[in-house]
Parts: sequence; structure tokens; C-alpha cells
Amino acid sequence: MRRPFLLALAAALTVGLAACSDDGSGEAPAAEETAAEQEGTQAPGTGEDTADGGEVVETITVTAEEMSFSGIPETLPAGTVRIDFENAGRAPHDLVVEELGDEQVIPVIDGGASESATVTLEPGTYTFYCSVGNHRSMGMEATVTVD
Ligand SMILES: [Cu+2]
Repeated sequence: MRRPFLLALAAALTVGLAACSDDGSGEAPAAEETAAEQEGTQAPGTGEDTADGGEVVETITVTAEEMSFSGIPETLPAGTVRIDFENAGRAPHDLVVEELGDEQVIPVIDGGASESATVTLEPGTYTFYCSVGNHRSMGMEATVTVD
């Protein structure tokens, strides 16, 4: 007389476990929504400085080589500066401004390539550097005073 009772208990436990696993799978759609939201927030951050339409107050020509920059002046006027950047070396190089949240003003480009961009600077002291490998510590760094 006990067996029918045990079978019923086992059935009840199985249903209970199935219900638990259903709850677990219910979390998947929520995770996807979170990922989609994160992708959405990245889009505005890719805006280019050229879109701000600021008047270019000075144009500088910067040359990158292993392992130094040339053409980065010690002082610049405040405002929008155009940077014509040439990689005259063989290794890839870029140009990053530390005080702008390590903004990569010029992307990493191969040796022999060139790239132009504008950057808007308020008065202050800025560090320009190359973020590739250990280039910064090997000398690809310059301090610019903007006033
Ligand atoms: Cu470099």
C-alpha cells in the first residue's frame, strides 16, 4: 500500500524541479536586453571632433617615428587645432591626449600612412603620446601648454 504514495511523491518532486528550471531559463531574455542597451550607449561616443564645426585656430604637422614625435609645439592657442599626422617610421603609431580621457585623436596607422583630425583644447597642460606598446616610455611623449 505504500508504493502508490511514494510514486505520487516522486511525481510531485519532478514537477517541482521542472518548475525551478523554467525559472532559470527565464533570465536569458533579460541578459540580452542588457547587452543591447550597452551597444546603444557606445554609438554616441564615436562622434568625430570635426562635427563640432569649430574654427581651426592652428594647423600643425606631426611626424611619428621610432621612438619620437616631431612637430608637436610646446604651446598652442586654445580652440580647435588641426593635426596632420604622418607616420614616417616602420612600426604603427597613434596620437593620444591623456587629459582628454586618453582620447585617441589619431588612430593607429601603419608606417608610411598619414591621417588628419581636429582636436579642441581649452587652456591647460596636455600630454600627447603614442599608446602603441611601450612607445610612450621609449620617448613618444610631448607636453603642450595651451593658452
Ligand atoms: Cu608609437
